[in-house]
Amino acid sequence: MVQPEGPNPQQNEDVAIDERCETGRPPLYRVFLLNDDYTTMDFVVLMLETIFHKSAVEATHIMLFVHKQGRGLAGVFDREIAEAKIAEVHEQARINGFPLRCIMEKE
Ligand code: TYC
Repeated sequence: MVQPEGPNPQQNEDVAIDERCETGRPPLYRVFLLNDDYTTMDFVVLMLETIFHKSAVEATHIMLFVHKQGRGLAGVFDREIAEAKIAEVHEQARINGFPLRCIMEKE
């Protein structure tokens, strides 16, 4: 008998239902940079270029958007990748004495 695709709680009792979207694929997470008054614009652009692989032009656009609007999208990733990128930004910010923060939200 052919089984329907997609989440089936009765067959997957050990799988966390809230970790699955309608497609059955693992969820993606949006990573946002948050504005603050102390991190330099150059440092934010550097983080976007080196950790999020943005071009200089795109990184500058995102940085200015965050500066004006309060937060902006740096990228969309699997949970483990999003967590690693946020940890890297926070570590670089700490080393350089900046309060720059990132957050992630499930799509
Ligand atoms: N607001 C900062 C300044 O005026 C620049 C900045 C932009 C800081 C984006 C954080 O995520 C940020 N120096």
